[in-house]
Amino acid sequence: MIRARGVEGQKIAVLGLGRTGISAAKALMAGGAVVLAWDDGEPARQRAAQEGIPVHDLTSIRDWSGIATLITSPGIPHLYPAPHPVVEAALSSGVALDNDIGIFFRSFADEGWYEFETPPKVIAVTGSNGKSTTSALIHHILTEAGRPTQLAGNIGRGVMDIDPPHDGELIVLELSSYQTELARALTPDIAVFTNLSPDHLDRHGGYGGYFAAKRRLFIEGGPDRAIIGVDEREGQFLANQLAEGGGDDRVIRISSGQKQGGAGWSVVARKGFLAETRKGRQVASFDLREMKGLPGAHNHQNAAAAYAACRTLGLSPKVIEAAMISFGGLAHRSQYLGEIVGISLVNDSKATNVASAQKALQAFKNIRWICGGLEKEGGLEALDKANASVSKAYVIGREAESFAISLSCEREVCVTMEQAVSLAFKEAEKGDVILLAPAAASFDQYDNFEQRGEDFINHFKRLGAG
Ligand code: UMA
Ligand code: ADP
Repeated sequence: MIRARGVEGQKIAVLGLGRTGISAAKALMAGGAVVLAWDDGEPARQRAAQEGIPVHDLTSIRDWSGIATLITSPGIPHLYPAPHPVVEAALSSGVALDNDIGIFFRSFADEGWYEFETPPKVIAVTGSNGKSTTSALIHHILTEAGRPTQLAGNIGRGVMDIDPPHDGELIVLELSSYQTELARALTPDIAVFTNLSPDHLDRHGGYGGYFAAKRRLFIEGGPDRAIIGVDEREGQFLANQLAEGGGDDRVIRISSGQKQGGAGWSVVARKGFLAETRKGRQVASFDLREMKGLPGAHNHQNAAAAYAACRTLGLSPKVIEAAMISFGGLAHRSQYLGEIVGISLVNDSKATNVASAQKALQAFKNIRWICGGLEKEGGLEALDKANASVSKAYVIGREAESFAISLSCEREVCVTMEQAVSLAFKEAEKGDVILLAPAAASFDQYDNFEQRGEDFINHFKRLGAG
């Protein structure tokens, strides 16, 4: 655990006691803060109390004058679509909001580092899709290269839960838009922006607010190196605004399609090959198609981002390539489960938005597509582009009927995973791929995307046994 700094004797309210809240409360207490913690759910309050965190009903506070800061969790709305009532009360009383990420960046550096030969560094990864894969890949490459490293953030481990860093340690953080929007300090050494497409728009007051939240990672403090996906115009804008002219090596442009001209530093993953160009000259290139843990052009974009981050840390192209070959991929992201009578099964339960599902559809052929769930703002039209590879859609979710109407390919309303898997399997032919890529959140039927993916895997196992 990292101890929070600069909070001694301060009264700090913590709202939300999931992974973030518990880890933030403990770090604050270790730093000498007086913590008042609250969660709207009774089980979470009980868990916190068992861990020694003082639970206090924040909804009943009338006088906020003694409270220095309100720390909230990512799942708690602070502005849009409407602030949580506790946040509302804090805002109107002049109390600043912050989160565990803000505390982390203020607390990370330590006097003990004076003895270190190499100060620790933070590599922070944001973007709409590919954050987890890119962060995990960077962490894997660094581990394979023998560099001390830890992985935390939106990938499931609270940032304050990392161990105090060792000499030369590299901390890889996955940061969501919820996290970057609120953090009052954001000072990574290296910052990565993978791509941008609509997601979580209700929480950011629209697309502009969503981009602004991610962009903060590059504005506050300014990282030494910025690795930016330039396949969308927002990424192009960000890269151009940050660079002092075309040859500025602090900005590395990455792309999964477009060759980058000029004298700058770029990494392009195109037609299955990764190429690094610097000062107008190609300096390295290798084949990505044999990397089993990174299937499809979208994963090649992640490979380009991870490659660029590792190059800025002084790793050679050869070392990075070797480590990428041994990367196993992450569960629930284009996860190949195996084959039954010539029919392949792929679990991409993490395809919770339209752009990620579209990429998954483009990565395979002859697809029996299991989709549906809690639809996000922005519509499903973009999925039409990937229809050519879909034989039929099998639609799940409580609103399966209305989801199915929005699709232009052949489709059938199944509602449950069980029905979808058995029908898809019955109708599939040898060489087909049964792909779970919902293009929607899971919360209408499951606790989270992991549970949805596990349900798919369990039905697949039953097919194998039958
Ligand atoms: N809560 C309230 N009142 C509310 C809403 C929530 O009290 O109005 C309480 C809940 O009862 C619960 C707690 O807040 O006890 C949950 O907080 P949370 O939803 O913020 O979840 P954490 O457990 O703190 O996990 C968060 C991230 N969750 C979200 O962003 C929704 C995790 O990312 C992250 O791994 C973790 O912090 C550690 O950093 C998950 C995620 O789904 C994987 N992220 C989204 C995504 O990837 O799309 C952004
Ligand atoms: P995030 O952490 O940003 O949600 P993940 O690596 O967990 O990203 O992947 C989420 C979903 O997006 C999965 O369905 C995955 O297959 C897909 N995906 C992964 N990388 C990309 C990318 N670069 N562009 C678009 N979709 C991607």
